[in-house]
Amino acid sequence: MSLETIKVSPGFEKYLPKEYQDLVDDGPFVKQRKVSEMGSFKEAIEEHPMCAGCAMTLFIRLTYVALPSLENSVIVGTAGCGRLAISQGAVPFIYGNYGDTNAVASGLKRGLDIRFPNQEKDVVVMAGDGGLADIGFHAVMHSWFRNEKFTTIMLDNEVYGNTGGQESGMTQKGTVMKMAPLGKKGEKMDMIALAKTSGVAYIARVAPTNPTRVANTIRKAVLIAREVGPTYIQAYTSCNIEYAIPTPLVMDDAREVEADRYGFTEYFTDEAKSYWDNTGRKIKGTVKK
Ligand SMILES: Cc1ncc(C[n+]2csc(CCOP(=O)(O)OP(=O)(O)O)c2C)c(N)n1
Ligand code: SF4
Repeated sequence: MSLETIKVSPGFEKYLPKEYQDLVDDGPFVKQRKVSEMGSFKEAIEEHPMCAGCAMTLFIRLTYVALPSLENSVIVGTAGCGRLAISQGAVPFIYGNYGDTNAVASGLKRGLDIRFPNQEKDVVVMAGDGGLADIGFHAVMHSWFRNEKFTTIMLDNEVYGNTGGQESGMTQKGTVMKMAPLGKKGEKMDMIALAKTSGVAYIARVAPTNPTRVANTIRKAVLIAREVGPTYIQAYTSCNIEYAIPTPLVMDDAREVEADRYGFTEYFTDEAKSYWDNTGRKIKGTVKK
């Protein structure tokens, strides 16, 4: 969806669906909204069927508030819990087969650049740790090596949540899961190091404990991807069902995990740092090409 693509003839505005009007007049289309104001404006995602208290849902809501030009963004996702909420958002969503998100996003981003030469279109992959680090690993790595200009966000709940608790490459060593009863044998994959090795321009690891920081990180990643190259955010988004975290304690868990092993870190290539310091950080509001 894009305001440039949908041109309303004067006098016909009132015939557009109210949902669309509200997203433009009192939502995140056109205007950059602040996370501190969440709850007081129309959001791109308002209902979803995910488990109560799932941290992944909070992170997805924050992503939609943070994107620098929501009405010009396309989300690519796949099988996994996140797509249950992402597919309810007022943002175009492409459901890649499990494993091929970053191949789909590569073609999509290139195609959009040709189709809309005068309008920036942001492509963002949002998928689980199984979808990106295991079954989609090859497509993720090659999109990074090819320097494809889009953002990859891993919703890292350290398990295959949607299929009932199998270990993923991102599960911590030793963790016992419903379908890994002897405990995981191998180490958690170091996707941050692999992203550095493959030349990713901006990398961040974040937990959803500080919503403003999450939003700033996502915005930064998307703006750097436009100008410099691939960006990667690895977000701790606990699965309260498979890890048996009582719903009221989900944020306590996030703070504990953050303090223990998931502290905020970010990394820039020299080119990304130079772009961000000289140009990106000065960009205010929503952005068009
Ligand atoms: C090619 C293929 N293999 C397996 C599946 C079954 N499947 C659906 S969701 C899922 C696991 C999702 O785990 P993850 O990507 O970590 O996301 P989460 O549900 O934890 O958010 C699997 C294996 C599938 N849909 N397609
Ligand atoms: S199973 Fe886990 S990751 Fe999936 S919606 Fe429920 S709490 Fe969230």
